[in-house]
Amino acid sequence: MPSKSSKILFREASRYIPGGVNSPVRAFRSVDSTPIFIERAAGSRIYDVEGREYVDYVSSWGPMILGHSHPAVVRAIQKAAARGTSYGAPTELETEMAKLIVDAFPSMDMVRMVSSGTEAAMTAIRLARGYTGREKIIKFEGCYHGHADSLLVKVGSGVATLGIPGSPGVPRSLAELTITLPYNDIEAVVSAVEQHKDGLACVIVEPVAGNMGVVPPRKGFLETLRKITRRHGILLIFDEVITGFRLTYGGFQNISGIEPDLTCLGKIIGGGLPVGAFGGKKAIMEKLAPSGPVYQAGTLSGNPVAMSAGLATLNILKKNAKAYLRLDRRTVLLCDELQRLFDHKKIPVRINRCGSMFTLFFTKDDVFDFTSAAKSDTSLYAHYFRKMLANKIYLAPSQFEAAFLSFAHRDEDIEKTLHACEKAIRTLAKIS
Ligand code: KE4
Repeated sequence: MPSKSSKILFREASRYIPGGVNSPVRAFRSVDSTPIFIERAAGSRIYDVEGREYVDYVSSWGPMILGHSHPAVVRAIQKAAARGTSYGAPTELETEMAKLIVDAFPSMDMVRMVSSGTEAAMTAIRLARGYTGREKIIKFEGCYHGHADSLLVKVGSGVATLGIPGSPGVPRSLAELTITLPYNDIEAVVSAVEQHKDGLACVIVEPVAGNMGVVPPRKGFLETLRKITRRHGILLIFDEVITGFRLTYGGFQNISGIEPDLTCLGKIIGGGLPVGAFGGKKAIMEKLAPSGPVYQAGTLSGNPVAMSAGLATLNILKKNAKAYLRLDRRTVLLCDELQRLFDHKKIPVRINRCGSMFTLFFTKDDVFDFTSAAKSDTSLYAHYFRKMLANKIYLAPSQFEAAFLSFAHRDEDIEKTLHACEKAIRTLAKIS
């Protein structure tokens, strides 16, 4: 019996699941297409239900830095599952994970495991509010920290992709406590903190933004955030859900030397299973229940199977910390060659990269915040996406997302990608 086509599966899914997907960006709406349904994945490749093989740059939105179905990770999951999938009671695995994370992040004394990046960011905000006794927060336009109410204000990722300003359902009284500033805008930060300082609990930021497409911090931006928040007793939260263990064995904070008060993690630390975490200094973290009054809980927090997948992943990364350099070099090579191909055809694109995460923006100008990112030609991006997909290269179905290389990507994957890009550009040249 031939397997059902993606189109038929999408039609069926749409009958039972809103928009046919369990996360909006997967619906391919912003690239004027319908999603391919996945059968399996291995290494740098992903396979749809019709047997087509693609070079994968979505990487499950970041977690699959080792590549898909890494044997050691699969074995760890199988072994853990055979001992039971969830106990709702503490295991040594959670202490091992906490120790590994604390050892990798000098800014952390303690860490709490949760089941998603959203939970991590949502709880870090609550902890900051509980610790400081203040209510207002600052976030940055185009940054995405998950879908908790306080954070769904002028966000990136799926919200920017769908072009919706924020989200209905977020009470005005709550949204009013969230001050949103342009990313990389030091003056805006200084004036907002001056205006709100006594009411500000925290500033939350993606130290390298990934959710408006990749936008690295400009010199002085994070330094200013650290100085001005410390001066006024405001907590600085680095949302390293994407950048955690992506750019180095640790976070962007290990590279920049700028230590936040709290850090959010997710994606890679779960090795592809549902995991999030947040951590910081003991004085702050011990305010969390049951040691303190700030409440947070989770049925599957620290789940043994998810911990096993995450530990297998992090232990491989720890043993191969130097491999990050090779991964970055391969990403630089790919980005330089992509830029050369577009320049040759005189199609203006900007490629922002940090480590092994990058975004190709269809714009001639520098992209340094959401306003400049939003100037990209998203219909050209959609056309490029569809042509690359037709040539078996699976990119993020949105201009406002990051592409990721994994340790499983080989020279052959890069060659296939550049060849597909050459073919895609020929059709782009006609419409751009
Ligand atoms: P989750 O709740 O999706 O695990 O994590 C939320 C989150 C928090 N912080 C950052 C910096 C994030 O990038 C995310 C989630 N990232 C998006 C893609 N950029 C997840 C993909 C999706 O929403 O389907």
